[in-house]
Amino acid sequence: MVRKIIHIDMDAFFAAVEIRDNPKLKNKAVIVGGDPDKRGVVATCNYIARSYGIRSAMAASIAKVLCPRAVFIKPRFEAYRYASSQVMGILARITDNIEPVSIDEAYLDVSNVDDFQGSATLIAHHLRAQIFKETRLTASAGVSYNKFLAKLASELKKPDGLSIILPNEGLAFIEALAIGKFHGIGRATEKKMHALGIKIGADLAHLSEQQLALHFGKVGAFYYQLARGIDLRPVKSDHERKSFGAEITLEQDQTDLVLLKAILLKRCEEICALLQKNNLKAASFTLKVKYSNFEQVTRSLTLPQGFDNINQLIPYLDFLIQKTQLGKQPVRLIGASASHLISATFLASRPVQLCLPF
Ligand code: TTP
Ligand code: MG
Repeated sequence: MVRKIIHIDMDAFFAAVEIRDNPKLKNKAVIVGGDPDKRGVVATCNYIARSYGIRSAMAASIAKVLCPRAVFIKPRFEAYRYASSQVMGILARITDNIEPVSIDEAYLDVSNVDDFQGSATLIAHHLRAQIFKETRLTASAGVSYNKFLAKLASELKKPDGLSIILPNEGLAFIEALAIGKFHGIGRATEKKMHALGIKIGADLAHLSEQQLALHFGKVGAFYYQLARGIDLRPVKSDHERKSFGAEITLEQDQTDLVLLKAILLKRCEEICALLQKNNLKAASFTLKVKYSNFEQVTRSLTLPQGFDNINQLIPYLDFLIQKTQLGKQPVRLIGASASHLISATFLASRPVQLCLPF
């Protein structure tokens, strides 16, 4: 059976919340992130700021050069978390088959929803209207028959847009798609694809499954399917999830330990927000670092009592960081994840245990 998947992604999320809460910002270039004079990083910016070439993860100092008149705002995570929970709550009224992917993004599988005549397009239209009505924030939506295409569709008419990729349009869309836009293909894989002469989806479809496995290992089979419009990944709702992660590829390789710690803390905040929202605690925490030479390391620890709060993690971060080359070797990606998830209610009923950093 053909599935009906919707991908919802809020527009310029942190910046949109700031502008909503301070209308004076409305026609200005607005950047949310760290201090441009203190090696801060851009978390996001509104679309006016984007017209100057400013992007997420860029050094705030560079953003200031690109647009000296831009207004810089420190993030207010509480406000974003609250708006996020409002949005997720609106989605949950349609179906509980929802997979939140980040603070401002979620997939819904509406294949079995009967409301709105069972039309995914009408549901998406309704969701965007309802989100705006209740939060005064705009969301973009994509509708298609799998997650890969639904996400691509949601980007097509950003901001404040709705796009549909119908089952009979998917293949043509993928054939023309730049290889860097494929799910899971980051900068490094994109380079490798280009070196093999693969620039768009149609080129990818020319390679056999064996050839792709040879060049890309296990994910080769996944690329083979994507090139044919097939993506069978299910929409996984939170209670089925085994971990929450957040990571970021840096605009430029970084060695500055203070800056890297600040970026890591933000990822940890995001993870804790997701845990709290789902009334979960995690017993394991993993730090992930990819160095500029693409070598990747992970360092984990167990907190038997579980955590869902940044303050419970902070005492252990340095311990993990010391087990990496952070601050010594240039880093291109930093992230973290929480796993071994346990219901917070269940944990609260257990006796307190000693918490050791290993
Ligand atoms: P995104 O959905 O990637 O970006 P966005 O909502 O700001 O803009 P749009 O979707 O319209 O392109 O990320 C959601 C929020 O996550 C974003 O508002 C801020 C935060 N974020 C960071 O803090 N650092 C990052 O590098 C990225 C990409 C996002
Ligand atoms: Mg967004």
